Amino acid sequence: MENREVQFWDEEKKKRYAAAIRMVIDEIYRLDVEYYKKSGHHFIRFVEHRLKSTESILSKLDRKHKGDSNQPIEELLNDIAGVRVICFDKKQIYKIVKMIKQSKIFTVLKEKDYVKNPKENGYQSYHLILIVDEVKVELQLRTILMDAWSSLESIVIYKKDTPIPEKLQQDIQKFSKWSKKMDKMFEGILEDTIKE
Ligand code: 0O2
Repeated sequence: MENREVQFWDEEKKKRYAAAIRMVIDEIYRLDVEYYKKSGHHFIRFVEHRLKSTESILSKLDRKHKGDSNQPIEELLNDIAGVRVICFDKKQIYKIVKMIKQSKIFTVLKEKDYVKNPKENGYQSYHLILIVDEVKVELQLRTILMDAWSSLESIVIYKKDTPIPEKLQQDIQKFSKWSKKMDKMFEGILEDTIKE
């Protein structure tokens, strides 16, 4: 697997993925300006991006694609390039999704709505796999509170291969419940104070 990976990440490929990430981010900021002109406020709280590390590529291939060694890595993995937009409330997520689907810059290859359909552990986020210049970029959209939960969970539980103490699992579940309630409150407060 190691050799396959070394062959995969040549400089040319890294540049193509990095350029695709740049294009997605530029378009997101352009859409944010469009949104601001209509509503008088921004949806972007902050934007993160990353190219998946070699270690993370190898471990995902190992976790999910053990028997697929003949298929190219870029076909197997949709999230080698990733962009994450943290917005203010849930409603904005759906507005951003709508704008993205109308954008001429990308094609949407696949989508997963973990906002309406959270994972069993409480994970929420809207995932879109975009094709930009023939390269796949995973775009994750989530609110500040979804991001707070997910950041904590990814430090203490996600991808850990050691047993997770019962108390910690319960606390993370509790955090998930509260943050869903707080997300509703957040949305209500914004709705009462800003024009749409
Ligand atoms: P990391 O740390 O981002 O590298 P697909 O092949 O597209 O059908 P995929 O990628 O296997 O599906 O799974 P999915 O459900 O679309 O999730 C992809 C990413 O979402 C993960 O990437 C995480 O970033 C995030 N994610 C999904 N589930 C959880 C979760 O339970 N907790 C947290 N904290 N994040 C989650 P990676 O590569 O697993 O991780």
